[in-house]
This record gives sequence, structure tokens and C-alpha cells, in this order.
Amino acid sequence: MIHFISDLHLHESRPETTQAFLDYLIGPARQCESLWILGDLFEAWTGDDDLSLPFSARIADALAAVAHSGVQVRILVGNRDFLLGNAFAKRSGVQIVQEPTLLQLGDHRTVLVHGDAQCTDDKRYQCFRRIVRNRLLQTIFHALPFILRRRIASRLRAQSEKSKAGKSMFIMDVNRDAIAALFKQSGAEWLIHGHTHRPAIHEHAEGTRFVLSDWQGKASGLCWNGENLSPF
Ligand code: OKV
Ligand code: MN
Repeated sequence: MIHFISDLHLHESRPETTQAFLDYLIGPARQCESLWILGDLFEAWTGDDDLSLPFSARIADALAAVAHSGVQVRILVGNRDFLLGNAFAKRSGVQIVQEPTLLQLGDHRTVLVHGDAQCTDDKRYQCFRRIVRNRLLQTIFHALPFILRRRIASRLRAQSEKSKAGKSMFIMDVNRDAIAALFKQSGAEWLIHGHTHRPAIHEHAEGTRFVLSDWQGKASGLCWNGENLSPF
């Protein structure tokens, strides 16, 4: 069995979702050969020294218990937790994988992405993305004191909440041409992504697109049982 989950947006201010995840990790996750987390496990990640926060350390240690029980845990980072790095991987036992990544599910060649890079109609977000994903800016950001980094992150998150309120649902969804291009480049027939928080199964000319749900105090994702992919 393989599980795919995403968009938990774990944060101290959302104890229900944190508890749901911890319960999931000692329960259903243990039945899997592998668990894929397709981004935005954390609401924010300013660098691996976030592990000095008890909240983040607790999550990493809970993942480590699952990994050590024999489940392969893989994370493909999202637009929020793209600074997850080697220290996190080491402590949690998870493998951090770059997107897009390919996976064979039975007869189905499957491509996995977080989904934010395909939201090409949202020009302002794509501009933000280019800035924060820039290697040089990441190095500069990383050199700032932890407290200052956390303050910048919290400002950016507040600003983002405001700007999201003024954006249409169309702009905040994936772009059909970007999806078509991803199907073509990857040669995949199935695509699994998260990010949009609009769980669905869409048929495209090029293949089938499975969209993961976010977690609102409750575990949810997709389960591959060797034959089909179904929501849980
Ligand atoms: C992640 C998002 C906050 C969206 C900043 C360089 C720069 C990295 C960063 C700071 C913010 C991640 C790392 C966070 C995603 C937000 C608000 C909106 C829409 C720099 C490199 F530019 F300051 F130098 N960041 N954090 N947003 O708090 O996790 O994705 S974050
Ligand atoms: Mn996202």
C-alpha cells in the first residue's frame, strides 16, 4: 500500500491537525510500504534550525518512528516548506525528493508535483516564487539570525493571507496548459498533486489528474492498493 498526502500546513496554532497527523503516524501510516508527502507538511519553514522549536522537533521525531518501523517516507517539498533540508531529513528519517518525480503505479506511469509551479495564472505568486527559490537570496536569508528570519516569515505570511482574499478561484487553480506540458514532458498518464486544496479527479486529454485534499483536523489523502487509487 502507498499513501499520498499533502497540505497539512502543520502549525502550533492548529492543534487538531497536529493531533490528527500524530494519530495517523501511529495508525494507518504503519500499514504502508511507502508514504509520500507532496508538500506543505509545515505551514512555514525558515530553515532546519526550526528543529530547535519543540513543535517541529516533535513532528520530526514522530516521522522518525514511522521511518524506523520500515515505512519509506518521502517528501516532495511545497511552496511553504521548500527550505526543508538535510538536517530535517536526517532527524526524521524521510527522504527529500525534488519535483517532478516519476513513479510506477501498476500499469500507470505517474508524475508527482506539489502543484504551485503549475499555477501560472497567478503572476504575483510566480514572481514571489522566483525570489524565494533563488539560491543567492536563500543563502542571504539563511545567514540572518533565526529570530529575524521568523519575523520576516510571519510578515510574509500575514501579507499573503491578505492578498489571497483578493484573488479569484480561477487564478488560484492550476493552469491547463501547464498541466498539459507536465503530462507531455513526463510521459506520464497519471498526475498527483496538492496545493490547491480542491480534492478531485480530473480527466484531461493527456491523462488523469488526482488532486489531494488539505487536512482540516482530519487525515485525508489517496491510497494505492496495488490496483487503484482511492481517497481516504
Ligand atoms: C513560505 C509563503 C511564507 C506563499 C525568504 C529568501 C527572502 C526564503 C524566504 C521566507 C518565508 C519561507 C522562506 C513562507 C511561503 C510565505 C508567505 C506566502 C504564497 C527569502 C528565501 F526573500 F526574504 F530573502 N522565506 N518562509 N507564501 O514563512 O515558510 O507561498 S515561510
Ligand atoms: Mn501549497
